[in-house]
Amino acid sequence: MKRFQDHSDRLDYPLKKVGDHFERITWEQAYKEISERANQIIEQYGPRSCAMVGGATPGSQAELVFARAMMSAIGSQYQYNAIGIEFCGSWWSHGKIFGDQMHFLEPDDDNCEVLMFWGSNSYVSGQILNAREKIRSASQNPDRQVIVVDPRLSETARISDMHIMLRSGTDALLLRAMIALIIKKGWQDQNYLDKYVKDFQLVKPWFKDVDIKEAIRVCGLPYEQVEAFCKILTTKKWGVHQDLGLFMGRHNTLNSYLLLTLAVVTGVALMPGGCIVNDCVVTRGKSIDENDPKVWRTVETNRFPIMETYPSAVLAQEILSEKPEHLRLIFCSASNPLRSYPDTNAMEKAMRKLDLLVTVDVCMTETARISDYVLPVKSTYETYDFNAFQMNYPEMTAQIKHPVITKQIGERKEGGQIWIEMPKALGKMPQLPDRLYKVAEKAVQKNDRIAFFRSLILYTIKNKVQVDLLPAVVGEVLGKYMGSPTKAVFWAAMMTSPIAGSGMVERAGIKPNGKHPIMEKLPKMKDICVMDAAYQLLLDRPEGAVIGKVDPDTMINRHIVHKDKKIHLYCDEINEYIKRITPEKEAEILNGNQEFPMVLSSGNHTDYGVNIGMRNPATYKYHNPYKLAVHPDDAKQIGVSEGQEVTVTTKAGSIKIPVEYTWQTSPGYVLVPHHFGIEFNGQKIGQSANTLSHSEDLDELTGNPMLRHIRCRIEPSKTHNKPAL
Ligand SMILES: Nc1nc2c(c(=O)[nH]1)N[C@H]1C(S)=C(S)[C@@H](COP(=O)(O)OP(=O)(O)OC[C@H]3O[C@@H](n4cnc5c(=O)[nH]c(N)nc54)[C@H](O)[C@@H]3O)O[C@H]1N2
Ligand SMILES: Nc1nc2c(c(=O)[nH]1)N[C@H]1C(S)=C(S)[C@@H](COP(=O)(O)OP(=O)(O)OC[C@H]3O[C@@H](n4cnc5c(=O)[nH]c(N)nc54)[C@H](O)[C@@H]3O)O[C@H]1N2
Ligand SMILES: [Mo]
Repeated sequence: MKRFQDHSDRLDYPLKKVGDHFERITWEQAYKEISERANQIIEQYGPRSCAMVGGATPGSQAELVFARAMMSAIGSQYQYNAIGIEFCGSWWSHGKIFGDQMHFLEPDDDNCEVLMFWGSNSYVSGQILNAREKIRSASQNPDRQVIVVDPRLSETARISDMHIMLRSGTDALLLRAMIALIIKKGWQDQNYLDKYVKDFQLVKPWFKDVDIKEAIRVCGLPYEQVEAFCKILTTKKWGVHQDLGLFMGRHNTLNSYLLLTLAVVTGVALMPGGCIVNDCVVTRGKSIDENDPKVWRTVETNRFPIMETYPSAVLAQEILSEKPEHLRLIFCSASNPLRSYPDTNAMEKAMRKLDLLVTVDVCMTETARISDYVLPVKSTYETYDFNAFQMNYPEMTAQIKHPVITKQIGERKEGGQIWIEMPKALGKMPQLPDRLYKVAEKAVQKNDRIAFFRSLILYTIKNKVQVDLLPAVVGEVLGKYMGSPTKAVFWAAMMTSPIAGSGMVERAGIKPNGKHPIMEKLPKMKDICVMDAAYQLLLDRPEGAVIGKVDPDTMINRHIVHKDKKIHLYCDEINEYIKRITPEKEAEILNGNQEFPMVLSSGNHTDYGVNIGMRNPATYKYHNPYKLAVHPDDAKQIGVSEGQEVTVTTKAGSIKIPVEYTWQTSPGYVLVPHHFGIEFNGQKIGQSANTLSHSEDLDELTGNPMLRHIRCRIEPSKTHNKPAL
């Protein structure tokens, strides 16, 4: 914690770029100047010239709620964040198949007979709760199996019962062949398909004329293993944790679509003991229909948002565009797009071209360094905070994280506070009546917010306040008396929670507090009273509490959101796309690149970094993690030995990095960690993995990048530089 919280590059005061250096300014001056320049740009070029970048870290998402409110006050739909690098294809597929992009499938970890990891190394990345304990216990249980689909003998694969070590980039082909094999053998769950699926007959032809044996051969797998795998998946209840190997792979949207189709065809989708949904207390955004004409497309690349997030990989092109409405103004928070977004060279060029870049961060990052204004935010240890990705099932837990450091350091502000003050400075916040403040004060004194809820709704209707602005209003008014906008906005999030009115909160034993006998009986108001009681429970229990319980029998009904209450497998876009995924065509593409004969994973979520959040290299004292993982056979062929520096070149750029032998990967496949390319306390540490990714190598359906499959070439460095660490 100390290495993150307290180091030489932490920010304490607002800074303004003057010439080639920063000068300390007051918050007042920062708001005044930023708002004048921002308003000028928006007036001249319209709100499409403005985007929000970031807003959330993997562990805390409170700021995003406020940042989104500010963007809707500005009138811009453009939001870019990490979701647009990872989940786009998966969430889009969920939207098409189940009718909602927000609720994605996860394994029923404790109850499934087969716990599968597809393109996921959860043993290291901890993407399921208590990952190590859960994976070990499933692996050691003689009645359960762990199966891993990964081109690498990852830490998770190492303790699995079955490792499907496919060739990198062949997931879509494998999935197509597997579903074809299952249908050919008649192993599909016909009862499930008849009961829940609208259009299985329409998608059957997708799997008809597939040369299954040849496809499996191109995937680099023995036919017998894949047949045994299909047999297991059609006779046992299985759940799958899908992650970046799939989400950032070749054909990544199709990968996700087909994996969900496999779960439907084998009858485990939305079934207890199979693939379930971890409900979330806080909405993660709005499910988007990209064909709705009100939904903006990007100006240059014509891309659409998924769950309100645009594909991050097109950001550089959207800034560099020559069109008059291109992006000119960016508010960036809790993100370091200059390193985390694809194509570092393009990002550097683009972000420097902006008319105004305002960065909110805990420390001086690469993005902050080229910003016009840098604003210091309190870290998650210094503020209230919350997470929209709780992963509990069937019991739902939630927590309002409390600050552990309460001392005011420098002039750091809570993120929520900054994103309330900014729209105020921009003149985009409505004038709030004194009465609302008075009711809020009482609500906090009495620990009961029902009267405030009523006043807020009346005020909103009377003054036609945009609903999207309400988080800012609640943060401002209720936050004033709670001492934290974030603590207050969690209440608003609970009032509008996807689980409100589902009966799940009552199932967890939470009842209204009894102080509003009439309202507690009225249909909609009753739900509000229940949610307010749940919020009170969380205030009383800083360690978090169970605030909901899933009813497994109604889960499928709740999460099939299409109007006809059926699963829809057919979709025009996939119908077009899947025909191209044949063994012949795939083999031709995979084998046919002489200039870049090897495959690179740009990024690897390791123990030695948390994306680029942990910048202080003090932790690397005994181990230098800036290494290219190479199979020894490849190293021999390239002519390099352990520790020697190589140059990795792709179509986007090149980096120099020392080699580390590993038996984990297969020949032809190398990995570079993505935690580097940073400057800390004046010291340069490694090079950015995204120098190697190109902003145009995107999944054609959703624009998600293919960071786990980049063609590359490796050569011994001519000048053997001292390793960067
Ligand atoms: N310690 C630590 N933990 C973290 C993070 C961190 O930086 N450090 N980051 C967090 C975040 S934000 C995220 S999103 C998660 C990511 O968590 P993961 O997705 O588990 O992380 P990756 O290392 O990308 O692992 C993906 C796996 O996919 C495999 N893979 C590569 N190519 C292919 C392919 O073509 N097909 C298949 N099937 N598999 C392939 C890789 O070999 C690798 O084992 O981790 C989270 N946890
Ligand atoms: N090549 C390649 N690129 C990748 C990946 C990959 O595997 N390969 N992984 C991708 C993935 S999965 C993800 S999630 C993204 C992550 O990419 P980003 O979302 O850009 O996140 P980080 O790079 O970790 O930067 C987070 C920033 O937030 C700051 N910060 C920490 N706490 C707070 C806070 O409370 N408030 C504010 N305002 N700032 C704070 C940190 O100092 C840091 O600068 O990277 C992606 N980029
Ligand atoms: Mo991530």
